[in-house]
Parts: sequence; C-alpha cells; structure tokens
Amino acid sequence: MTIHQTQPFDGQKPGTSGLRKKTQVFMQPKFLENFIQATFDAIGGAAGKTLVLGGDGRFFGAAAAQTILKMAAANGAARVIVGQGALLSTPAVSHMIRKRKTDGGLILSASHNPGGPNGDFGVKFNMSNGGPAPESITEAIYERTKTLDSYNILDVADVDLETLGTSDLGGMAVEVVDPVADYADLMETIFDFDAIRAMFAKGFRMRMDSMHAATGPYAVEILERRLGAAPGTVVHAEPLPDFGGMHPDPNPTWAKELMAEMMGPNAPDFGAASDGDGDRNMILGAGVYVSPSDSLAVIAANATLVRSFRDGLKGVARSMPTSMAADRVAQSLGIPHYETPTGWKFFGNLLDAGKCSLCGEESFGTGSDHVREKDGLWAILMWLNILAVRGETVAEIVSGHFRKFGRNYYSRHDYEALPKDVANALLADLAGRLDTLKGLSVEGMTVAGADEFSYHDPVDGSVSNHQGFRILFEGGSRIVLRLSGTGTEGATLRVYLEKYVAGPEGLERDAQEALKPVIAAVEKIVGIARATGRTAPDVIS
Ligand code: G16
Repeated sequence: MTIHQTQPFDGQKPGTSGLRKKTQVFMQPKFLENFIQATFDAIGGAAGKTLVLGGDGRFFGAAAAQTILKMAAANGAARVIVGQGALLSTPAVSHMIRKRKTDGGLILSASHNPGGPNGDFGVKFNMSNGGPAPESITEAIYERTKTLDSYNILDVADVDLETLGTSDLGGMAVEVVDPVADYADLMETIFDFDAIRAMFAKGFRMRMDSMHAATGPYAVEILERRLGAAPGTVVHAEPLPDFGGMHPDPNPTWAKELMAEMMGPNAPDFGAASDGDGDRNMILGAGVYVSPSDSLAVIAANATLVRSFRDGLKGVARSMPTSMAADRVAQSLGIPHYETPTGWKFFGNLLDAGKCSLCGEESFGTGSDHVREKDGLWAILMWLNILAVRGETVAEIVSGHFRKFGRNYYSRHDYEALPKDVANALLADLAGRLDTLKGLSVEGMTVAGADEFSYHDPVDGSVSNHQGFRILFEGGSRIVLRLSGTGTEGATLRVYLEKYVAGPEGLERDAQEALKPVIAAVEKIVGIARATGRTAPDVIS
C-alpha cells in the first residue's frame, strides 16, 4: 500500500446528487482520490466492508473505477462487486446493494449531464439501504475533504473488468458481475410480464430511446428479449463514453428525435426515454407528452392494477416543486402524501419507514420501494403494465385522469449558466420581499402566501432549510424558484410554474398557453429579465 501526500481541493461539496464537476476538473491529479478517501473516512473507513461499484459508462468512468478499486483495497475493503466494464445503472446499483446486503456503493455518473472530455463527471455514494447518502453523510464527506492530507492506494496493474468472476486485488475480492441480469429478474417479480408480452404480441408498438447511455443493455434485455417487443424498439442502445454526442436528458428539449417521432404521423403507441445513468424517464403516447408530475399522478391512480401494488399504496411522496397532481390522487385514495425537498435522498427515510411506496419528482424521476433510487425502466414498465391491463391509449388514460381529478398545468423554465452573484442577488431580493407579497393582485390572481420551504423529516426529525421559494395563489396556482444543485457551470435558476383547472372545461390546452398568466406573474413579482438580462429560458420542460 502506498500513502500519497495530498492537499485539499476547494469545492468538493456534494450537491443534490453527489459531487458533479467538469470531467477535466475530476481528471486533475489527486482530485478523485481526495474525494474517495474523504468518502471512505466519512463512513468510518472502508476496512472489512463490501461495496458495489458501477457507473453509466461515460468518459473517465473506467479509469476512475480502477482508481477506486485500488483505493478500496488499500483501505482494507473486503470485497467490491463491480458491473462488467464498470457499467451499472443507478437503480441497478441500488438493487445490488440491497440484494447482496453490502455496506454501500459508489456510482460514477453525472446523470443527465453531457459526458466526454468536455462534459461532466460525477461520483455518488449510496448507503446500505441502497439510497443516496443523506445530508449528514454528504456534509461529513465535505468536512473531511477540507482537512485531508493523504490517501491510500495500491500501486498495482489495472484489474480486468471485462471477464465475469472473482479475482484478488491485494487481499480484496473484486467480483465482476453481469450488470443486467439481477435487475431484469427484479422487474419480472414486480410486473405482469405475461400481460405486457401479450400486448406486444398483438402489435403494440413502442420506441425506447436509451440515448447511448446506461439503459441500453437493460432495455434490450427486458423489452426486446424478455417481453418480445420488436427488434429495434430500443434505439441508441449502445452506451458510449460521450453518449454519441447526445445530451442524455430525457425531456422534450433534449430527446428531440423521439419527440418528433411520437408527435409525427404513424407514431408508435408508446414512447419513452431514459437518462445517462438510467434513473430518469420520459413518457409519451402517440401525439401526447405526459409531464413527469402527471405521470406520477396517473401511476398513483392506477397502481393497484399492477401486481406488486395490488393491496394499495402506503403513501405517495413528491418533491416540493413537483406539481400537486399526485396529492389529489392520494386524497381521493385516502392515503398519506408527503412533500420533500428536491433530491431523491429525502425519500429514503419515508420508504425505509414504510410510510410511502411511490415517489416522484418533476425532474423526470419516478420510483417505488423496490429500490432506493428513482428508476427509469421501472416507471416505463409501470406504464406498460397499466396500458396492458386497461387496453386504452396513453392519450385516453391521461384525458380520463384529468376529467376525474382536474389538471395541474405545469412547466419548468430553466435559466442556465447565470453568473452566481446575479442569481444569488435575485433570490436574496425576493427573500427580502416574501412577507410583503400576501394579498398582492397580479395577472388576475391573488397571492395567498409566500415562503421559503423547510423540510422537517417525519422519521428522523432532521430539518433541511433553504429548499426553495414558493409563491402560492388563491385557487391553487403556484410559482416555485430555486437554484439547481446539479449544474457545473455558474448557477441554473429553475422556475416551476403551476396552474390548477378543475374542469370539465379547459382541460386540453397547451401547457405554455394555459400558464401564460403565471409566467407573466413571475416577471412582475421576481423580475428575471430585469435582473439577468435574459428574456427567455434556455430549457422548457
Ligand atoms: C438529481 C436528484 C433529483 C433532482 C435532480 C435535479 O437527479 O437525484 O432528486 O430532482 O437531480 O436537481 P436540481 O434541480 O438540484 O438540479 P439526477 O437524475 O441528476 O441524479
């Protein structure tokens, strides 16, 4: 074992989902090593532990995996279970941690951020429950990065990660596993594969865009091999280090090809996309886009049609900026609903405590208690199972949902790469005026209240402050503003817009059109153009 002297790097503070930086930043000598040593130290050392290791196949992932294996061995770890070729989707890591009862796992991914030498890279630590490390651990990691003066690593040749089986690395077992099999088997226990297979056999057509990222091999195995979808159903199926130049973010802006096909003539019955590490999903029907918030609500309303939820949901949780559509379903089902800060880690306690079994976020994340991460393919299979049982189209199911529950028109407007001081000043200005907003009349709406969201975890009592600004209007419309915790350039301002329409009239409008007064109210109350000089968002989802 070699002990290397080092010095702390600034800015190794994990964000919404692990540490994300430009790939070049991660590739600086000792940058990755420092963060990994700090992580091992923060969890009480790696000695004697069994960990899972994998990632989304992005540039620098394979090299980083080698470094981490040599560091785990030098720190005395007992075993590392690693996906073949260092590939494992985020939900597959979560499942592997739980199935093999390991002490945790490391995921090498910057999720939906672009990859490659000029893209982004990231590292995330997950706990023994399979879920992202909570704030207490990420804070401990960050504190340790500030004082670190050495790290441990073996000075040995690289490990063969292509051949399945177990080898020895300085006394530590390295177990190379098939990344897909266990996860695909888990899906078979949750869903009615026979019903979905029968639907495909009758000619049901689907397009799955894996965006040259982690889900490709999983989607081909599950959809084409096990469920009998037509060969070629999965496109961009091969994981590539730079995602083939694609931006693996499954939303209408970045999944352009899929959007064009699904909105065009002769569209398939069902369309879906996933992100870099396979935890996000986008759902489409022929001619219809289902927003993530609506998808969560539809899944909640139809969950009992799926075998694993036959006895009902324990509760539903959503992140605060996610639309309130799922709350309406929970209320009608008479089950609890929870509102958490942005970040899948906040769902962990609720799931572990059995308080809820379905969670979702506006940021294209949906999942359940089968793992402790959001799970793109799980959400896609949930929809396929519901479609197979109901025998209706996506458009019919969504329209029927709106007729029953009303519609929460919803959109997110992102302003990317703003100067940090400009973004901070804008929000500080709003914070200073929050108390004065109540009663304000704007665009024909009246402000019912405004606050900064704080979360009190009902399981462990922890409090998370400063989780975004909310401006609520009478009648259920809402504006939420917060800064992204996953960007790697400047500050990304996210503006979440919502307007509730009870129906039966006005349920089938274009979302941007329906939200016009809310969008105008943002400018009047917050003044984004005034403060930033930007007159339009960079991404609308
Ligand atoms: C991560 C988190 C999500 C969060 C999303 C966006 O997703 O796991 O909980 O909603 O980032 O966060 P932000 O708005 O702070 O950028 P992923 O898929 O990037 O790991």
